[in-house]
Amino acid sequence: MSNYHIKHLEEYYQVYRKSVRNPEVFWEEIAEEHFLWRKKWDKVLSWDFAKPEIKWFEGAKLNITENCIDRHIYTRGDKTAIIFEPNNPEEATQHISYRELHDRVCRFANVLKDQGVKKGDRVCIYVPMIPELTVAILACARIGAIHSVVFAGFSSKALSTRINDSDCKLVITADGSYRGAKTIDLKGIVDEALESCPGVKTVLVAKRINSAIEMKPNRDYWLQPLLDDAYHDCDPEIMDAEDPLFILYTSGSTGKPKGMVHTIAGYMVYTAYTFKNAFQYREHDVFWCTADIGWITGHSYIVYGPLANGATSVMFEGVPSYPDFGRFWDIVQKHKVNQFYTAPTAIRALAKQGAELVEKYDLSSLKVLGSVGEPINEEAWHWYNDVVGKNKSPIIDTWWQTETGGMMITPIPFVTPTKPTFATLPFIGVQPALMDETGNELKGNQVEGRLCIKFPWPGIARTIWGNHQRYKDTYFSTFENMYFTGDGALRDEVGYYRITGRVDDVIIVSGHNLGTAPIEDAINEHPAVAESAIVGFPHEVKGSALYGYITLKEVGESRMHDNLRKEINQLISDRIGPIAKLDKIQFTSALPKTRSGKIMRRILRKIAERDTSNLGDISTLLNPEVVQEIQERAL
Ligand code: 6R9
Repeated sequence: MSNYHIKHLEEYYQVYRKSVRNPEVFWEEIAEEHFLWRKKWDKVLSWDFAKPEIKWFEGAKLNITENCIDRHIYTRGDKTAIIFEPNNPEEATQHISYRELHDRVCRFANVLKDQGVKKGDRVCIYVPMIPELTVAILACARIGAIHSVVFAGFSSKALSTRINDSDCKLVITADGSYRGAKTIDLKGIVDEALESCPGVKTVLVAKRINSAIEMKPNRDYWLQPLLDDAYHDCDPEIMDAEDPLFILYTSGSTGKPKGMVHTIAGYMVYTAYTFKNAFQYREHDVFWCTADIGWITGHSYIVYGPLANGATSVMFEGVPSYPDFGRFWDIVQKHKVNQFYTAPTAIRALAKQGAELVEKYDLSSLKVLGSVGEPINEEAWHWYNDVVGKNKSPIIDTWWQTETGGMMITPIPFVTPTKPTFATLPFIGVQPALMDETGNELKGNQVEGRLCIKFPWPGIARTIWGNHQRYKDTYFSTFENMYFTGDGALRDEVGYYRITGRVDDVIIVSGHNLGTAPIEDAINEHPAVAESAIVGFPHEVKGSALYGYITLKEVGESRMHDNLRKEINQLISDRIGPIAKLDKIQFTSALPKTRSGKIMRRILRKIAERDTSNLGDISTLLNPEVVQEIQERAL
């Protein structure tokens, strides 16, 4: 029996048991049978969470693009690998076959080589959702360069921080991008960022919006002419299993983003295997993940997971609201999408528009509906299930993280009975644990605690770029011999997991992880601001929105406050991006603090959530009187 494609619940339990009793044997079988290796491994797994050090398939040699492209050419050369759906529905869709993808990736790889990019070099990719983005990623992988994709909605400051952190020498971008009816001047943002990135020698620019941009001589080059001149074949660089594949930044609880490092073989095996099972993907299916490739969801389930399975993956450039809120359903109908993967924030925004916009379209191709990025609330779950899925397409609520590489807790559709707001059962090979605050594991069912993972899986990130100590401190120091996720969860009476949200200072707004620290840093740059604290509060569409408590250096007149609010949000927009703007700003005379000077976010969170019945013991605060004031003037 092949364990590659699970088809019923009994089989899930069997395979699950096998995968946790003997993980090495289990993953070795998957790796042997379903991938192309230039040399097999010497050892399947070695690990030590105390160091921490994790290695999968050590000694193996491979190139991930041979697995994602070359090997399919013989059996699926003319099959569509990528369906590119442009922002403007009037513009023609592109169908890129595996054969064409091979050609384009090889040409791009040769362009990178000509620019002096070598194995191990870091390349920053700041490109909107156009085919060049996928091609650029795979071209890096082809030659063994480490890609660092930065979401093309981030500001110049956020971009330069990431470029410098991983010391990228080359940046790939576009003249601009389309976002609904708007265009964004990407090249302008790159130019501004590069003023503080002395290490960048070359910028390759894809043409998308035909805007008049400045090209800096000897640094900036239009991509297309170089691609046209490049040779259409490029031998893959033969890589070690544990060589880094990419860096992807995620927010943390300090101002500095964490560059999570994923390595080649384990990430490939894990994303491919989870993709196949969690979506029950079959050969002629069309799969669509609506995420941006700038996030891990896009890396794993637009690019690597689907392509490793020879799948057809839709890549959508636009937004759900353009030209109207029926766009997603229009695309599902047009390309007969079978598996659809999106975020609760999008579901809530679409649900708000009513059912008519969905009912206009033929969605009968849909077989599986996925959700990812944040907890899906009950109302959104039912709307997704009833209105979109017509009660026939199971919803898979998939819990995972940038750090985990692929899905960790998720139903397998048609296999695991679903339950609203529950991510249900651990995926094959995943060993979750719930811990109490004193470090004891909570055994049995009907318990709630902090979500940890006890044993490595192939997709786990191996380190934080340039800061292994921080990797250890963040994930392996809270509980001994455990990977700590930062999330809370409960396990119900049948062993199903429900994620209850972050227990640290990361707030998830519209599915994007935002650390509070960098936002506070930006606010505090305003000359009038003394101090600030950001918390999340429930928001109908975004899931969570941001509430800022700000103390000013001088008590201003209240008519000044509106201007200040605008200036502060502008500052956040410039430093981080519009996604991090505050929905509510309350000016206060002080922030509640512990005696050691730590801001008591717990109290501020409760006030923002309008849940002040139980604020806990505030008598230990340095300034308990301020709590009263904040409560009275809460927004
Ligand atoms: C894939 C991704 C990770 C954090 C994670 C958790 C939240 C993601 C979720 C979910 C509840 C789900 N999260 N999926 N919470 N249910 N199905 O989103 O990665 O951007 O790193 O975010 O997102 O809090 O810890 P990333």
